[in-house]
Amino acid sequence: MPDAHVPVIASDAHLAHDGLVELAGGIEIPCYESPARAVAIRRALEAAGGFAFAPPDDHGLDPILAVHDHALVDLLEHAWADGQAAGLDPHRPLLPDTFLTRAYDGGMALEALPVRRHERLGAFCFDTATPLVAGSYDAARAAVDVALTAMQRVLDGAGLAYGLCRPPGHHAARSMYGGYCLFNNAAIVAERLVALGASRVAILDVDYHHGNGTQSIFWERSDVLYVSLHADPGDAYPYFSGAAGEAGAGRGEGFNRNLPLPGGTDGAAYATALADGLAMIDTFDPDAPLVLSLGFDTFVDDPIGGFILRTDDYARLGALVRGLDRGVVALQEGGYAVEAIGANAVAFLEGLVGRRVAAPASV
Ligand code: Q9C
Ligand code: ZN
Repeated sequence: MPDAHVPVIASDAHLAHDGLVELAGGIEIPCYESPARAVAIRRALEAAGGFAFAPPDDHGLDPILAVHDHALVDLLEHAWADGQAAGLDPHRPLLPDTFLTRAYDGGMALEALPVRRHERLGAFCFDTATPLVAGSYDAARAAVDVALTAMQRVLDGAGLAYGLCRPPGHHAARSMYGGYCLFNNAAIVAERLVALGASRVAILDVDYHHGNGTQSIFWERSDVLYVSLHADPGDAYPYFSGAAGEAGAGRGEGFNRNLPLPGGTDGAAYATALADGLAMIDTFDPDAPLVLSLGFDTFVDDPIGGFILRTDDYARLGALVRGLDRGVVALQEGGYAVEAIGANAVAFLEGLVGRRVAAPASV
């Protein structure tokens, strides 16, 4: 008989986070990070069977403020309303056009930034791919609640819980959003696990892109190990972080492990690197569930990824993570091949839980 159903935590609040356009290379294009992604995953899990859906519980702001600056939270909460009060078009998303880069150091203090928060965006955002609309803040809050509720399910004894987070999180840093990410769902879960008493928490990130936000949040921390497999930043977004030599600093030195992989990486090469990453986590010996930043933009047909993994590969990768023999809080990050993302999620989660969730009676 199959095991108990895998808890899947999902919220409909993401549907209103529909940015419509992003600017990619100076060109306005439809958002890759769309509501259709999470809808497709949900439908595929429902069709596969063996997954038990539940809404998130409200965890409040405190777990978010343990990771993010209040000024970022305040910006994301109020930028839309400030822009509307200033007469902006309600049918157009907010995208910053002026960025507070490092070269501004020595310039204005935070308190001196524009009072109207839609005019502050570029002090907190690092790219032009992350539009904000009326529903973005509530969606981001719900994604955090989804992640924390999935965490709670694992703490309550589920071997695996999946948080269908949208927006994703791993590019968001303490005071910075971007890369389709507003709050760092995985980092918030890891920090919460520490607050609940864990002394060693591991985050494994298998999204195609480097999780620059997660890396920076735990850069000087030895109690949270960050292990990331991703496209070599020498020729892939986010370009400015993710090199193998980035190991952390101070007490955190050695607790940040980047495994950059070349364009064209296939399932076999990826599995080899994943085994290396899992060995690092095993050595670290976490005393809390594994936090898994789970992206499917490593898929062969992903429109913004350069790897060539196939649906069957994800079952194998899930099985590899299962080999760690630890509880797993799996949190959705990227993946933009909407037609395949559902099958890829089913494959990975089935591999992770160690059974064909929708196995026919004869098997
Ligand atoms: N030419 C996540 O997968 N645009 N974010 C890249 C490269 C932004 C990806 C453009 C990609 C963000 C969660
Ligand atoms: Zn990604």
